[in-house]
Amino acid sequence: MTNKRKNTDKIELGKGDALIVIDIQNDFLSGGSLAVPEGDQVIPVLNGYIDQFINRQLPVLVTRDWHPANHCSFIRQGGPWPEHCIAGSKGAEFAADLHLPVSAKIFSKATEAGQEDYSDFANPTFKEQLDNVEASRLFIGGLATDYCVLSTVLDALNYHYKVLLLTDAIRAVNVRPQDGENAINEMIQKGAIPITLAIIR
Ligand code: VGL
Ligand code: ZN
Repeated sequence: MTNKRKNTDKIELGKGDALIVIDIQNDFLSGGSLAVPEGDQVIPVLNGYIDQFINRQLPVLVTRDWHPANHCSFIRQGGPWPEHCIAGSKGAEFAADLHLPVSAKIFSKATEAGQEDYSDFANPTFKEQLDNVEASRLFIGGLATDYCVLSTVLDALNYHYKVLLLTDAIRAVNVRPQDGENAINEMIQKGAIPITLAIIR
């Protein structure tokens, strides 16, 4: 392989592989209160990954941002973000066109008013489930590249999972224009392998 960002080697899915689908919720999509630019574009691609995993009866873990109405990340409480993903609200629901498998396990994060969490590993049941299914390779995609995806990938690498970053199924908030690109570079530099749906088989 000459260019790490253009990985064309095929990847055969099998035991030990798990798919992590991060925060495909209405508030992060077009019309949402914290809409990620081009966020909707990841949905059909993630549906393709989900199909591949479900066809092989491999685990799919779906995560959601799930804040109380007075969460510390909200501008009203002195945080950086508009109100978003308030537990039980329409904005916190998964996108209607995401092919949420019936077998998918759902993990909530940042559920306490006083604490922000971007990493899925902040919820201990997430790691427990990875242990239960004996996952060793994590295929990670969703929203947003520069926050929850970045944090989750870095934690996964620290736990010594092999991490495959789904570069066709992530998008960035880009508070600063280069945030998404910088996040991708950091994840790859720390050991994540960038892949696209076309090389899965
Ligand atoms: C996220 C900003 C605020 C994320 C969550 O899921 O990446 N970003 N809350
Ligand atoms: Zn949030």
